Amino acid sequence: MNSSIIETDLKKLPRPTRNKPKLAPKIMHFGPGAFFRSFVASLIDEVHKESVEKWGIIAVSLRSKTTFDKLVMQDFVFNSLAVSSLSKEVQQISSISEFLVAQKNSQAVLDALSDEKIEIVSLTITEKGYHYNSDKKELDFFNQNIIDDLENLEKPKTAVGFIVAGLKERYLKGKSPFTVLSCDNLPSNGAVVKKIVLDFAQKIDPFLAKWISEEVCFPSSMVDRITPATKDQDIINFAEDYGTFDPALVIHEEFFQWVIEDKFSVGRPNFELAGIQMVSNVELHEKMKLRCLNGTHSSLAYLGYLAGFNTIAECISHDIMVKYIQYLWEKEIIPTLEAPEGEDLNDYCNELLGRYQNPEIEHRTWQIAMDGSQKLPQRILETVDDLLRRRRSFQGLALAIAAWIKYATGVDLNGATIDVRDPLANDFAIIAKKSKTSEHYVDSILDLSKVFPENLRKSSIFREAIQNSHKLLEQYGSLDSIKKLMVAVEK
Ligand code: CS2
Repeated sequence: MNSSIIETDLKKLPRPTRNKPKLAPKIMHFGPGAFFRSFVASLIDEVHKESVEKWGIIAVSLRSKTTFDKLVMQDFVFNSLAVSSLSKEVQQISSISEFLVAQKNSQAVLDALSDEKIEIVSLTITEKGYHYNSDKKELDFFNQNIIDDLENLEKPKTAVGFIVAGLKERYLKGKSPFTVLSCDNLPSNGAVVKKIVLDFAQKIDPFLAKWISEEVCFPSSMVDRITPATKDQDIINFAEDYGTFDPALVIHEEFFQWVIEDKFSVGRPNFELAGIQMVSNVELHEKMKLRCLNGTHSSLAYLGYLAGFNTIAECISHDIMVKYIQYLWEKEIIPTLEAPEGEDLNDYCNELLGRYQNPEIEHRTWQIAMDGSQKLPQRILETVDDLLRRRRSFQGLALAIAAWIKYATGVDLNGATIDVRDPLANDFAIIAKKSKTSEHYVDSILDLSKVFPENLRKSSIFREAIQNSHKLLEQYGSLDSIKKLMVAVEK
């Protein structure tokens, strides 16, 4: 279905309209994509149902106008649809009060950031949006946008540039700071964003950096709600079912989990009213979610893509794939984890399997496969590192890593082109071109310090395991490699 059909037929239908007064903004959110809308905006809306105090949101897109164009025609109100095989529940979300496209109007973003009325700056900018060099554990000072922002903080391009510019104004004018709340799938996301903000501020003014480190809170948070990119067909179906044309519609599972470290610079919404968990330490929750969910998601994405499967639900309809991820959970992932309070890791993974099986969620393997170089370290490689240190087997995850390495060549097992979206896509292409054999290629990829931690790069056991898995994949293809692996581990 193409967008011209949407334009001609559905445009005649009414768009969502605001039926509650617009709220005074107290949150500024960077990264207004589908996940922000199905999660942050939607859960803040839930809080509002129960609370007199309201937290309006200014949504900020750094560059793209796409989401703005969809929302501006409907006063920033949109629908979120929770789907399962049993039910569909629609919620109209009106927590977004304003929307700014920073590239077009950076001054408006800076003005709002320097206004004390904004008490929280939240982020869903994806892993790469942090410009965090995980090898050196600092801000990536070689990134051109960071270089530009450090030279010209009057007109920032990056989230970290805007945050520091906003905090600088507050510091200079003696105003109270805002809290910076990361909602991205990174371990210790609060500590990561604090580090990049301090690295940036230090270059500008060490006194500012000192003030930030003393006054500004950077709570970590674990976020979870499966939200695939909305398709044109979803918008058409929604229009037919509900009589509304909503191009900003988001579709997601009913399940959500948001665990936030309770550490805020000024005020915060009464998050508990929406079932959000406020805790003193979120680390175990983050690890559990990143390794159990995102780790198997990425494994299914690469192996599934190479097997010719379009979606996670399609992967999971094959018994061998189910067996494989159950094996990953039981033998390779759960043994590296400590259960957070109130969680049972086996129950957590069983529930996850049910979530993957949701037939109404069409989550493309290609979408999850994006930005693998940024995702693999915390989803899979840290687990493997733990297993290696404990001299435990990691053959299951080795196969997933090998599948990513194959995927990164940009050519699948049948010789067809893969549209690889990754900040390191160019590096992969250069390495693939230079390598005389598959073995050389794998070896050079394993040398990438931006992806693989030193302990893995230097381990001959690790290198050999990945080389063997890669050979298996090239010889037998994805599904048969999984079958062989399962036979081997069951012996
Ligand atoms: C997915 C996540 O796209 C991906 O990489 O693994 O977006 C996943 O759906 C969410 O983290 C679930 O909370």
